[in-house]
Amino acid sequence: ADPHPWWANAVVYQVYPRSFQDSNGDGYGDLPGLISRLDYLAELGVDVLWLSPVYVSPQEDNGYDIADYQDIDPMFGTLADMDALIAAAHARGIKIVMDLVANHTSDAHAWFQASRAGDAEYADFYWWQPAREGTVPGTPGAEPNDWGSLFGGPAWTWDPQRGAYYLHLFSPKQPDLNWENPRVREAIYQMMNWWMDRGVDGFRMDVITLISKRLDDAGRLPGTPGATIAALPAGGDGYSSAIPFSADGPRLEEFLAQMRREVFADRDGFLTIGEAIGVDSARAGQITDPARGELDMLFLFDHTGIDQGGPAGKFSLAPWKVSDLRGVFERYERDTAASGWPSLYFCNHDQPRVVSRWGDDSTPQLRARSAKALALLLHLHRGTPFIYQGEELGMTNAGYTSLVQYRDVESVNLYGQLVRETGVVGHEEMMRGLAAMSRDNARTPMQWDGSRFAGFTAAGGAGPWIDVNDNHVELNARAQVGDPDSVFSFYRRLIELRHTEPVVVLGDWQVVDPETEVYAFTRRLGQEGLLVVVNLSGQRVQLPAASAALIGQPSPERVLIANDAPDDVVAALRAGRLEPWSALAYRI
Ligand code: TEU
Repeated sequence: ADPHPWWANAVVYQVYPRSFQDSNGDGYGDLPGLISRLDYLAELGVDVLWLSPVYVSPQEDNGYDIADYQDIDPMFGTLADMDALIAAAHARGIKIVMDLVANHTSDAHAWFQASRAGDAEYADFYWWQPAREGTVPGTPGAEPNDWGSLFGGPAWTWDPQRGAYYLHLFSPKQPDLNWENPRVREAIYQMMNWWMDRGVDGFRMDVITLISKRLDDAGRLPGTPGATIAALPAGGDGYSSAIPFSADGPRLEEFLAQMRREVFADRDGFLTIGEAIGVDSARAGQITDPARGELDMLFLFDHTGIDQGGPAGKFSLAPWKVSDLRGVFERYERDTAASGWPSLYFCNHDQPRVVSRWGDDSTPQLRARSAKALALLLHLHRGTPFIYQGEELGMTNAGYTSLVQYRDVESVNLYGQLVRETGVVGHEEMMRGLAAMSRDNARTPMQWDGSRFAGFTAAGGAGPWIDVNDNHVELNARAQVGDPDSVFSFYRRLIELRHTEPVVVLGDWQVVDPETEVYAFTRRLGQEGLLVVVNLSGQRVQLPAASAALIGQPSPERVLIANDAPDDVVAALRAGRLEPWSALAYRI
């Protein structure tokens, strides 16, 4: 196994196409719009572009419900546009990774249509179950088990045409594929090969760790009639979780190994990233071990849970500490040190904006300063960093104050379930939860300039599909590209360091001053050493002892990167303190 694969010093940039750049004034971003912005990505210096789904889709979940894997949705463009994007990205040395959503399809997919019609070839492509005996099909309680969907409501929907229930861990318009069926797997691999042959460089695999469901010896799902495996007890909302029986299931490794053989065996220079619900860092170290040939890296979720949890699930806000965040990353690093490789992310299309979440977005100055601190912290870990569109500008949460501004199926459905149906939380509390955690926080239009719709869509057109953040008048790309002190330029420099500094890429990772709330660590490679120290707080704090000892007599030439001028960094270090939101990497 190659100890230094090409993606060890790569930085990935995620584009959420519907919110990136509209070219035709319909209010939705599209592929020609994205192509017109590739020079911006080249200027930033990223190596890989991960494209959220652009396939044909009814857009129930913004494309994570695919009706045709082998064509582009007209709202985004055409296959010819996709070919043009691949060529234009490659011409700039940027690879393209597509989103592979293979745990489920849209209910509008031809496979599901055939399956629901009982067509023999597709009958077992999905999970079909009869209603519970003695119940009226389609009424509450008739579902085969009491699993809840991640987007609210039961995980089963009655289909009158087939006369059976089908399983959907997400929305009813996202039926789960039955990966036990070898023909399902073949169909998926074939489709993946078709895209690889077309020139894409790999896949980010949506909820790929959910594809193998835990079954009893007779192939029955937990808690369904006759099953010898019980479901978990139901929670306050009346539903029990399907995740413990779906995540990292018994055949996951077999399926991933088969996929590797069927799709990637004769290719090189590709990249596979798995979104890994229900997988911990210890398992990640195994799954991403090159010797096992499963996936190159995984997105883990432990750090995204440190500030949430309660009656409204992710919409209940919980207090968190820097040491919680550091503890999670310490486990990621430790468990992938000997084998495997971590991904590094704070932001994506499902997470709130990190500067609003763990930084301070209350003034433009604090926003820029804390955005840089968070960027430096993440990018100097060992692993492959991911930047989500707008993160490189310090874009913030949406600032929505009214429920009608939200578009996300998860936000809207869970508001209905938690406030209207079960009353688990009140309106005000849920609105606070949405303002902090809704996925729409990440989905506001990209802020290109200070004009009416932020340069995302033409002023005379249909208007953006979702409200632009008001702060685009001062927070935008035009104001930052070319300004050496901007958040954009800081990201540019961090990306450059990953390309030029072997210690950033391959250095061992070790926490420093673990008993404090200052986030500090070293990176070491041979004679090279770096100390990274970040004060993730608005208070001036003491420079902790072990960090101070590693620095010794500070000198400005040793400051590799910081969010203050090197002389100011050194003055603070000499005085034994760290300024609010101070972040630095220092050669030791
Ligand atoms: O997300 C997986 C997932 O379960 C969570 O991230 C989910 O979006 C939610 O926030 C949990 O509270 C992936 C995609 O990234 C997401 O956009 C899709 O909606 C989902 O799968 C279904 O395809």
